[in-house]
Amino acid sequence: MFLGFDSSTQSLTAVIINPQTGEIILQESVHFGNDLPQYKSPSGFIPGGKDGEVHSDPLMWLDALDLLLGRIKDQVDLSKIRMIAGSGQQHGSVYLDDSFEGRLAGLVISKSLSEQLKPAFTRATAPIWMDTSTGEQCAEITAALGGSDEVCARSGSIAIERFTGPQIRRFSKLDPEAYARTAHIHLVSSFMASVLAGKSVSIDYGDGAGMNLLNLEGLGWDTDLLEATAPDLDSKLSSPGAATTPQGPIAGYFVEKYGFSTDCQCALFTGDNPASLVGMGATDPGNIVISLGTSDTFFASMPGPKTDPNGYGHVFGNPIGGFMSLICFRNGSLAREALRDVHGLDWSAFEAPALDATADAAGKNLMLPFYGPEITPRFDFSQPVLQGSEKFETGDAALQVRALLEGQFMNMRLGSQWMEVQAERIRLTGGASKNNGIAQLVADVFQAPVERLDVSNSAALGAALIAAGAAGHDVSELQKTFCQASAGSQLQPNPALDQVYENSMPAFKDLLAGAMGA
Ligand code: XUL
Repeated sequence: MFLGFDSSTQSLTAVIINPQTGEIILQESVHFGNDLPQYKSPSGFIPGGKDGEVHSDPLMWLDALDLLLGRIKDQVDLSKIRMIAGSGQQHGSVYLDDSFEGRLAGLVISKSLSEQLKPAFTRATAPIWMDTSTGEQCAEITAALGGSDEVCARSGSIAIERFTGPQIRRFSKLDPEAYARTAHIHLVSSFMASVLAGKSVSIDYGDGAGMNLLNLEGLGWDTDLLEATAPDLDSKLSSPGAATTPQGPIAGYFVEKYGFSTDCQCALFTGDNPASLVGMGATDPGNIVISLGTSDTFFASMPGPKTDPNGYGHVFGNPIGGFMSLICFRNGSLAREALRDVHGLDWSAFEAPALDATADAAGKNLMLPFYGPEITPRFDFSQPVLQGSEKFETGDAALQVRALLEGQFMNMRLGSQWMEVQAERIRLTGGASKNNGIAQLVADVFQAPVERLDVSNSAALGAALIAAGAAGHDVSELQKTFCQASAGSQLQPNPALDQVYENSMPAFKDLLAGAMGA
């Protein structure tokens, strides 16, 4: 059996699979807000951060690991686990002194992980991906490298506030003394993997690419980016490695306390998005994942490290080899909800029967679907921009719902063109993905079949598949069993709409350029 963890913003999840029987043996989570209320982090981070800071308490993640393993040891015989891998919320960072490895090697089961590791932290809290406090550091790193294009060409992304390099730079400036005492800087992923392996382990290419520090060509730390970020940084980072590389046996603490076998090995942890790519069965080129959540995300595997010339998209390592893109659209459900509320609608207005009623208007009315600042394209929008019939522009709710959704997916099509990936199959996930009306529009705008999967913990499942891969299983084969489309979830594009959307794309692009003052 293989165990995958997902250490996400709000919870820690474990998924155990048996490749022989094709079964998911267990899915269990600890919710930080509900299960560990003493950390006063109802949504997984410490509320009230100043100047864009969003931090979490890493001791909470350690307590969650003890709590979760305590719960599952009575449900599953953990001595049957051969390999463990995992994923973590991306970009978050943890700062530790030179006692970290000694403490890991000397863990005793009479005390908790958090009690024993607490003295090793040189920074009590960990900045996470929601943190936007590093605008100044991004500008400094960009200037040192000679521009955004250079940072993007090397690291796969322009300097981004939540990425780890700018976060490290800020810490080194805010508290140089604590920075100097820091011997290890880990991502959430590599920190959790280190605890399980009982030693400081590698940072994987998937999550490592979210730091503005990894050079995607050679998959090593980029000397110029390290230098532009903070002093002596090379010595504080573990070497980068592939997620499927076994790091050694699980620490004795977990054997004695929770019944793992001494033969159980640990592979690396990757980022939650790279792990989801695996768990959604989308690691082969031609597969695209669109996740419809608070923000919408679009990710797909790529054979080579191609970068977005506009600097909006990111390139991460694909845990199964090669690369992947991640494009984030801030106005996802936020915009769908805003339009719903403006017209006093409920979600039925976004369902297939309501959208069918406006089928004749497909591609005819254009809406830039942004109710606030957007990331792709990066611009401070404040309200949607409408162009179309008078009825539409003067407020017809049904026409506006159709145009908003079409606008969201045309913007995704436009924002992902740089990848030059022909969508052969789109796997839809996230809250709004169950809606057949929305799913059909995705199929029509992209002219590709759309399907939905049963898995809800795609990152933890992906991590379990990575663990199996690290033990020699063929991950593509396993995906055929574990990542099947749910029955009746497939939708085909309407070929009659191919030309319709093909024709509206240039007009949409012009409207966008006009609104952004280009
Ligand atoms: C990706 C990102 C988020 C986190 C969420 O760049 O910041 O998706 O990984 O956990």
